[in-house]
Amino acid sequence: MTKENDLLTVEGIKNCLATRFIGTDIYIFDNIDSTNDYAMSLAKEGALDGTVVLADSQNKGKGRLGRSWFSPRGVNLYLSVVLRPKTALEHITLITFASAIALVRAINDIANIEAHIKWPNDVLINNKKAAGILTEANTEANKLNFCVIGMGINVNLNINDLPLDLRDKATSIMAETEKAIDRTALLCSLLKHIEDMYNILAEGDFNRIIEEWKSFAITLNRDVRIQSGNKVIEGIAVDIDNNGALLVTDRNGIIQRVLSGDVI
Ligand code: BT5
Repeated sequence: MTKENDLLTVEGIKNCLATRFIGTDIYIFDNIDSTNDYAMSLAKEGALDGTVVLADSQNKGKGRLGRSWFSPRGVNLYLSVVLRPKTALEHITLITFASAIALVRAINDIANIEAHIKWPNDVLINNKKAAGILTEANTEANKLNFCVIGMGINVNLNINDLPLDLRDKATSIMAETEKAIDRTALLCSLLKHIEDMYNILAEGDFNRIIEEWKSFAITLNRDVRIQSGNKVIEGIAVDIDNNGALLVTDRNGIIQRVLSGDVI
């Protein structure tokens, strides 16, 4: 595979896509500020459940809490999927979990390498961050209208092209497998797995999502330090609850429930 035949096109994606509704509508940009921002605005205008927005590069790719996502051209995947789940708002973290599971499965299928999940939203290969997930929700009166799952995946990125501050903590699928990966094949596999997981969520089988997430997680049964807002929680991550909150036994033996934050 060469760079020239690794172009992302609607036709190429539709040829390999085996989904029922995810990817019925696909938008591809050569360059955009943020696929998540675009998908959020499409969703506000009524975009279909499963609409996919992709870009070959982003100017303002974003992470959580205003952080930025390094998004160079032509080598990675930057995508956002509009979902309209009928799930209660309190299950929003499970949508991120389901997406992370889908990504781990797709990496395994296409690159034949194991990936793991670091709570709440990082996908790691060999302990380095290969992908991040940003779920944004639109709510009304405590009800979930729609959400957008944004994924940034380092696919064929050369490690030497990473900014210096990311070099020791980030990686790409190609760097770990020493093989260039067909981005379209990875994307098609990912979208199929997202649809499968989404159906499990729609059936209300939360337990299945939690159990599979745990089987890929590297955060459990470890000493952790978590920055959650302006609080730091230290202890042992013992479990996650049914809504995806991390349960941490602190030094006093008290179980702290952490719904969002960063393991530092
Ligand atoms: C995330 O945030 O990990 C979620 C990233 C989601 C990016 C996608 S790209 C498509 C879609 N459109 C968007 O605008 N966003 C989504 P967080 O957990 O806050 O992690 C952000 C941190 O990851 C940064 O502060 C860096 O330390 C690190 N980082 C930035 N770019 C990276 C990259 N390409 N690979 C690995 N780590 C990176």
